Formats: sequence, C-alpha cells, structure tokens
Amino acid sequence: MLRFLTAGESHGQGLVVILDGLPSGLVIDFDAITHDLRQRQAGYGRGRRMAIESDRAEVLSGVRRGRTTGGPMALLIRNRDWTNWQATMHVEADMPEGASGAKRAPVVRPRPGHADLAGALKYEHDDIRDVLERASARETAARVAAGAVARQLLRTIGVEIASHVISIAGVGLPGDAVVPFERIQGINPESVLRCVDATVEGEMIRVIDAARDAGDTVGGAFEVVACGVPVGLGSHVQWDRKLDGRLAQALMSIHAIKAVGIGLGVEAAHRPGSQVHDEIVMADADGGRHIARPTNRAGGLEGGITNGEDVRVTGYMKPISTLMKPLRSVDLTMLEEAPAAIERSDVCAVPAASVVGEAMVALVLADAVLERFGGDSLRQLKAHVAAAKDHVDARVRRPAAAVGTAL
Ligand code: EPS
Repeated sequence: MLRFLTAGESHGQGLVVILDGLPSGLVIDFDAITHDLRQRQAGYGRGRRMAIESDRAEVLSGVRRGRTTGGPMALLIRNRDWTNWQATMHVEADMPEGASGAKRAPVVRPRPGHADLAGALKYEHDDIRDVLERASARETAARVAAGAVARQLLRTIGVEIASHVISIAGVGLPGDAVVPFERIQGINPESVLRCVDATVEGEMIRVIDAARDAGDTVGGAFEVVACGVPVGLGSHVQWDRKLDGRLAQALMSIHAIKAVGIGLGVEAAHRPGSQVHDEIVMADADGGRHIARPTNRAGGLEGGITNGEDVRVTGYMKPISTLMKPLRSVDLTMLEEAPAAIERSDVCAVPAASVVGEAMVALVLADAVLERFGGDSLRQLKAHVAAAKDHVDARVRRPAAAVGTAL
C-alpha cells in the first residue's frame, strides 16, 4: 500500500509530505521531482506568487545513497514567500523578534466558492486566514512532489503518465477528440497552456486575458492519460476497490475540481450502448493473433479493473474563487453585506491542475500496483509484474504456429 499525507500552509514555512509504502531499491531522480514541481508552477494565467516561488523538494528521509530504503520518505518544500509573511503567520504565541513581513489584518469577508465561510464556522475561526492558508492550492505542490516519486516507481514497470488541457471556459478541443498518448507526451515544452493544438491555445489565451481584464476568473478541463498500465489493477468485487472510484476521489480532491470523467465520461450517458462500449476483436500481431480493442471509450477501466488500454481521466475545474472584482459577501464581524475579500490569486490555474492530476493518478496507480503485485523491494515487484504479464499474454495471444488450430 502506498499512502501519503501533506502538511503546510500557503504562506507558512513550507509544505511537507510523507510518502509511506515505497519498496526498497528505487533509484530516485531528484531532478525529475524538481521538473514536475516547475511544471506545476507554470501556465498562462498564474498570479505573481509563482514569480516568487521556485519550488524544490528536499528529501529528509527514506532514501540513502540515491535509493529508497523501504522506509517512509519525507519531503519538504520551503515557501520562499515565508520571509514576507512571518509577522502574520508565526507559529509562536507572540511575534518572534525580527519576524519579517507585514502584520496583516484579519480576513473577515469570505470569498464565495472558497472554503472561507464553511471552514470558519466549522473550526470557529474569527480570522478566515486560519482556513484559507490550508485550503489554498499551494498544498498541491506537496502532492506533485510525492506524485513525482510514484511516477518513478511506475516507470520501472513501463507505465508513463502525461496530461493536457482540453478546454478553458468552454473554448477547447472538439468534444469527441481522442488525443493519442504520444501527442500529449510530445506537447511543446514552450506551450503556456499545455494544449496540443497551438491555434486552440491562442483562443484560450484570449479568454484568460478577457477574464483578467474583467476582474474575473476562468476554469476548464484537463485530461490525464496513463499508458502501459498492467491489466488487473483495482477490482469489481468491492465498492472501495474499484479503481475508477479511487481515481475519481483522487482527482475530485484537487482544489476546485467539480467533476471527473473516465473515458467518455458524461458523454456516455448521452449515447446508445453501441456507441459507448468497446468491442472485443482478434487482431494480427507478430504473425500471431491477439485480443484487441478497436476503441477505448471506457478509458481503460471496465468493472473497476484496468483492462490494459490507456487509462484516461478528465478533471473539470471551476473558476478560481478569488475575484479581483469581488462578488457580494458578508463581513462576519458586523453581519453586514460587503464585497468579498481580495487575496492575491491566479486568473486561471487549469494547466497547474493538470500537472497535479498527473501526480494524483500516479499515486493511485502506484498504490494499486503495489496492492496487486506486492513486493517489499523493487526487484520483487518487477518479478511479480513480469510473471503476471506472462500469464495475461498467454490468455490473450495465439502465437503464429497455433493460428488456425483448435485451442
Ligand atoms: C491561492 C492563491 C495564490 C496562488 C496559490 C493558491 O497564492 P498567493 O495568495 O500567495 O498569491 O498562487 O497557489 C500557489 C501558491 C501555488 O503554489 O499553487 C489560493 O488562494 O488558493
């Protein structure tokens, strides 16, 4: 089992993540963790905060001489912005001597759509900052660091993950477009919105600009695709073992995600069965014949079990809830109507959310891989995966010599 917990506030000292359950012997690529963190920070529509941060994860435990030990891995991402927030965010009861940054007034006007109001009522806070600091999507940096490690584990058994932005505020790729994994993986690193189509990306940029000019925000949708996923992750036998359910929960837990689709997603509800289900055929391969699926509308999951096709998951993100032209709200100290508080924020963070989506999919798949195949060391895990693959291959392939003979 692979599990993780995060801690940290947006303007506190930093973010921490503990990743527990990694097998021993995984060589850690530290630069790859940094790469994923930088990807999350990028994207057109981000605010000024991203110019301050340059996220890097320090590995505190669980790795020795470049390899995992099998012990919990702890990672720390320091907030550079901390120097500007010490006087507001200090841990000590009294402000420590030399605390830097401004002492900010309490936040008392909740932003509609944020955790502000519900969180302040539930936790009995007078200063909404006690809610918003933890509710902030800054937390996703910790998930991306953990996800980068999960991705490295998956890579050792041939699983690769990529994502792309499919729409911003309704402007995007055609609804029925199925973008091949290689095209997503090959997105130009200079692309500011992680979109596979430069023309569509240009239109998306204009939508974001218009929202910024209007003091508004926009959401959108992204798709995460995992390729090379072994057959048999997840299970049909119990509700909480169905992998589609686990992926949906993981994606839904990302800030501002309001819906998740697998494969066709909601579109499946609008079509007849003949236009939804993926037929099972025999195809030629290596002179032999094997079971194949001409389409993958199921997104690689049937009955909550991976079927060997690409796993395709879509996340739908609402617009960010801090508006520069604020919505109506109420001052909680006076219970009088007042415009919502304005915190520095982003106009659009869909490209960042798509990177977080990759991390969450990596963490869920890595957990399911360890559950299905087991192994305390990477060597054991790889041997178990290879044996299971041989077994599945023997069930779905007829070698050239056997074609035409009775089974
Ligand atoms: C966020 C507000 C902004 C975002 C932040 C999420 O932060 P700040 O208030 O410091 O400008 O930039 O996202 C991140 C810091 C991040 O790393 O993704 C919010 O209110 O949720």
